Amino acid sequence: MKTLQRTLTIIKPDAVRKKGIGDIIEQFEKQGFQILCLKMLEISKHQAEQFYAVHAGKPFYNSLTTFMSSGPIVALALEKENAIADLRKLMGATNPANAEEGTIRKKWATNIENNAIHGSDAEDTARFELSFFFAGYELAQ
Ligand code: IDP
Ligand code: MG
Repeated sequence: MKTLQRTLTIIKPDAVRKKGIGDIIEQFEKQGFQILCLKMLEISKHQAEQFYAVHAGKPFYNSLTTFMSSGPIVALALEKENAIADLRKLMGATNPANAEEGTIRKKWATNIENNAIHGSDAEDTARFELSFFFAGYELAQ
């Protein structure tokens, strides 16, 4: 039996500014991800700090959370088999200088911080991140 998995992705403010939304969402669909729910919104610095709490104390925490609250983002709940690992592969390396051809970061990222896209990295973080942006009723399907 196929086991479907869910993951949370964010099109970051840099990619929204570059008009990458359409292309990036097309890649999700072409790669077999089902879009369960999506929303475009802006988050405050405080909300970005809560979302990235796991990185509190890192040298880039302050600028990362300023960046993530610098303009509109698009949050999507995606579903497919092996969604978490497959999305990470489609995203490419955190630093676009190391991202492979064909990845979203290779095409859209500017640098290691302004790197176009977020994706959950494990089942527990996916659960937290999905519930950060979406209510239970929005994902009930
Ligand atoms: P990931 O997004 O590939 O999972 P993480 O290590 O979880 O990478 O870092 C979260 C985000 O923090 C990155 O996507 C990037 O925007 C930013 N970031 C990570 N490392 C650095 C760095 O060394 N300098 C500046 N920003 C960074
Ligand atoms: Mg991460």
